Amino acid sequence: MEANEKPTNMAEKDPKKASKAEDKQVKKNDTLSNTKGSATYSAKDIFVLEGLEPVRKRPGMYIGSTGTSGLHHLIWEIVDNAIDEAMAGYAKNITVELLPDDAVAVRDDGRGMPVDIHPQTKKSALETIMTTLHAGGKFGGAGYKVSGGLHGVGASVVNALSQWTKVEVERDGGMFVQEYKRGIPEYKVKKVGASKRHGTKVSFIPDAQIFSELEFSDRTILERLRQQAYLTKGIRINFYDRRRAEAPFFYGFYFEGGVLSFVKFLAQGKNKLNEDIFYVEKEMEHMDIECAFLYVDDTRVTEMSFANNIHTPEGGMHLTGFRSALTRSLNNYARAEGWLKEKEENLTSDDVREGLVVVLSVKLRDPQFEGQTKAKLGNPEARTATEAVINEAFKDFLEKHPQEAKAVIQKVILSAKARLAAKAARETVLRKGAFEGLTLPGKLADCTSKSAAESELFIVEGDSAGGSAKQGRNRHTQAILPLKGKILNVERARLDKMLANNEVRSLVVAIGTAIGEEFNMEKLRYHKIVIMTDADVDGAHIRTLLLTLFYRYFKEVIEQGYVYIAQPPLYRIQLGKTIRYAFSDEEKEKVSAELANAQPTKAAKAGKGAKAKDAAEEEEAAQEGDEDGSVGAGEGSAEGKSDGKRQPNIQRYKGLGEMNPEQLWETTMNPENRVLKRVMIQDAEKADHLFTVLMGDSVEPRKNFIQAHAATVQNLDV
Ligand code: 28G
Repeated sequence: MEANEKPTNMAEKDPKKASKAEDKQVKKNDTLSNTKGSATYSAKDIFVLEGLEPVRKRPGMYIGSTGTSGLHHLIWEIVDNAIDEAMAGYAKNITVELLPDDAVAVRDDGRGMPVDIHPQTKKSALETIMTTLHAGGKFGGAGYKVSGGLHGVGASVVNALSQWTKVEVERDGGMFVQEYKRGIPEYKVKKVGASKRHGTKVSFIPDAQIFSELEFSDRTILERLRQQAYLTKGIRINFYDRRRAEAPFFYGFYFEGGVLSFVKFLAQGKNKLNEDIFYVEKEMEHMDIECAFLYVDDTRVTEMSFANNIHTPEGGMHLTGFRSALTRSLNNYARAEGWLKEKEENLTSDDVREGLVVVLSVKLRDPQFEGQTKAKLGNPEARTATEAVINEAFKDFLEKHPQEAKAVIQKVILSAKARLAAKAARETVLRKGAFEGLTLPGKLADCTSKSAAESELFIVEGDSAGGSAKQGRNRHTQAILPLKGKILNVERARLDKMLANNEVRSLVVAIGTAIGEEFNMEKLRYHKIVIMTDADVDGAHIRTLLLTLFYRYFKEVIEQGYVYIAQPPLYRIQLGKTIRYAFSDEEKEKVSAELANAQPTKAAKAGKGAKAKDAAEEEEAAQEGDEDGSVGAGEGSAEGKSDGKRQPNIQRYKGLGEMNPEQLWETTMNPENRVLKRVMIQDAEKADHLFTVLMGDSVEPRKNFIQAHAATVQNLDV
């Protein structure tokens, strides 16, 4: 039944030093749970075993998988319980620790799991919770707000899937403990001392017989804890990674404002349109609805929705309710205040979501998670309740904050106008004949060949590189079209609007196929279209943009394999008269070492032929110059020496413009030497995605993205 059996390994890893014999015993009991013959285990244990056996048999049913996602699920289960205790109003602090030997410990300062003996089972409540499926009545109980939906099966599942578990409870003046091996208690709950404190600590080591992977990820855990901290305002969540004693790592989260803080976090580094952020927390039909949102100067939408603290990336009923309320409230307000004229059409849901940053969290009794990944809330009552709460609260907000309301209305009306304008632009640009009869652009240095099969078009970033490329090219087969890098900075428009841009039109005309209805592959003027950009951020940006353009309007050209990316060298390495180029840092090291080692030694020089002598003299002449030999010294400075050997001079190319025509030809354009990377449709697809998601429709978001991420790093310790 266990997939990855490594009993020996496990015994070694177990800090409790479980012997192999013990391991086997547990396993035997596990598989033969109805065999009441074991001397080591009492009837009670077998009962318990039956309780958890299904979990070990089909772990996937309880935690999704036995891979790394399932492994992390164990932590979520336990943390969810601690958060439940916080939501019930008792725990204020939760600590998660990763320890050596794959152990995890979670602590809370809540009431502590009950330890009293249950009259029917005659067992401690603690033991029942830990060893019975769905134990505790804590989940789904009347009026109880739960943190996990399909979770909530809780601690006993973790216990069943852990080679070792220990629960420590402080309450009623005492400290109580119980340990387990693969879900089986090692001893009855015992009081080990006095304590004035209260709380629960659960430690466990995931079972290597169950999980294919035992390594936890800090990042994954932190992301989850951050979210949970936002969703449960006022609790403190600490995280310690103590797996390597020499390099411990700590992180703490505390957010007074709940989802309001979350929204502020998501909007970091962006220009807020409204300083007063909308916030509502309300109970409606036994559901808790909490929501905060604001608008930023951006066209993209950031929506984070949760149901019972579980992220619902695919949205669902609660988000649908929110969207309708938002659209409706803004339309009502816009009409009432005269922002929308009678004959003008309503704002669409997309209009009112441009630049929106929203966090929506609902808590409800019996959440239904739907879809392939259970990432979508299915309860229809969540839609009506959310819609009602947002409608009322947002109407109120708009009335009380006329300043904010104005900024928001202007923004969404602009979005609507942009949508209509883009539609019109798309229609004009793509209309029949739009690109017919246009002459080849003046900026294009065309090739003389009339055969597309042998013709190549180099799209070059920047006029100076364009100049070098024009001079260095093979005029018969190679055409050069310089593109201003600035097309991106000036063009905050959507891609379809971009087609109206002159630079882009030149490109479309040069390619020859036209676009839209007119597209005709037969008219393609070059069978190699080579994108040649600098090896920096702007270069990458332009490349992404061009690939997106090709993906959307010249898909077939990519599919036929006609689009390429040039690979200009990153370094020029020179020693004496020898010049080599390197395309990566690794290659740079290799080539410089090769050059340094290949130079003739003093002894060897005497016996060399005329040619070698020339080289030696040249080297000697070079040595008379600058002797510092620092790597990266500019062109023209001489090579340095160490150990009697001179080090090559290395120049890093910051852009294509730094290469002269010959160098550009030799390294990047000459079919004999160059390396071209053919663009696959998947590359273009990725670029398209990046363009849409990351860059949005303007340069701003990219900047914001970088700022937001820089801010993340600084603001982690709140
Ligand atoms: C540290 C890691 C995970 C927990 C509690 C506290 C109580 C509890 C947990 O009770 C059984 C069922 C409904 C009452 C409840 C304590 C009431 C009074 C609790 C945790 C008994 C479960 N006193 N803290 N379970 N309920 N923390 N942290 O698991 O009727 S689980």
